[in-house]
Amino acid sequence: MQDEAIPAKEAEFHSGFVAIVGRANVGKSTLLNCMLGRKVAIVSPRAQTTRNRIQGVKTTPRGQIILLDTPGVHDTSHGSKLHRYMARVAELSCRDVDLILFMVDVRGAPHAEDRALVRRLAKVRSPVMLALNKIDRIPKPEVLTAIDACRQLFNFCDIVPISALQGENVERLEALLLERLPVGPAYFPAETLTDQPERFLIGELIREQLMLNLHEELPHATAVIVEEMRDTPQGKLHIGATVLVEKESQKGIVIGKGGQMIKRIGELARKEIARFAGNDVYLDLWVKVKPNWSRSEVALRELGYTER
Ligand SMILES: Nc1nc2c(ncn2[C@@H]2O[C@H](COP(=O)(O)OP(=O)(O)OP(=O)(O)O)[C@@H](O)[C@H]2O)c(=O)[nH]1
Ligand SMILES: [Mg+2]
Repeated sequence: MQDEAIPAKEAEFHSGFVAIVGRANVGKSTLLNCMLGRKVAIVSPRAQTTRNRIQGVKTTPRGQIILLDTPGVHDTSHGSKLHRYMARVAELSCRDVDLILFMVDVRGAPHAEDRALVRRLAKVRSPVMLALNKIDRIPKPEVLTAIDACRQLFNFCDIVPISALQGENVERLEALLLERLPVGPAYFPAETLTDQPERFLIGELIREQLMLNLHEELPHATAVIVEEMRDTPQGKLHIGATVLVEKESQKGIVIGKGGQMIKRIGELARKEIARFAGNDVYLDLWVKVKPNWSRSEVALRELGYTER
């Protein structure tokens, strides 16, 4: 008699929402891009690069992780309305998620601001996993010291050292996230990568170049509106966009001597957009002064900095 083949029990599908939170510049957006294998969030060495909640969807045969990248948490006591909006986005993103992925920079962790943030996390009901990022920057023994120091802070469900930039240990992090998420359905089709419209992503790629090429506080006074997007008869993508600044003097700096700065920003952004769109791009950039836009409720709403 022949044995009947017993089908292996299919592994259960896990799914859910994970908010990535932490102070500015620790590498939250870098991790989102690394996990998705595609750039959906802009990255810069400056604090407070991300301004909106950006959703990325990672689907594997084992499950689906919906990752929410959030603005870095910062002190809002002196901030503009934009800053307060950013802080609120981070706070709201922690509600109603299945898991929080708290991220710190491993160097000197925990930082005083990490401690302050952890105290706020004590109120949330979902489990909190800790990612210690940038392990490529310090020797292993120091990573172990940081793990020990962070363990005293909070009852994290897991502590995972990673390098989001180099992808080190990110697969392990992904496996742990899936393990911690409940058994559930796929909320999005497998091919979904992000909820951000193309127009928003293109505006962000221009803003990324503003963050990378302008100095001091100036990037924080800029915003980008993509006004026009159309295919040309030559098969190019034609984009018309305006860079908003708050003062006439800032406009001069963004344009630069003989228009050099805006030309450089436009050229770099054009290449990034072409890579993203898989198409040749013609980019028409303008600079416009809108006094105190970052302090105006109406302007913020127009720019899409509104709670959803
Ligand atoms: N060496 C190293 N650098 C990293 C790593 N992850 C991120 N970075 C760098 O850290 C800087 C900040 O990265 P972001 O991903 O923009 O940080 P963020 O937490 O999203 O920052 P905000 O949006 O401002 O809150 C960038 O220059 C990244 O290239 C890492 O694992 N190793
Ligand atoms: Mg970011």
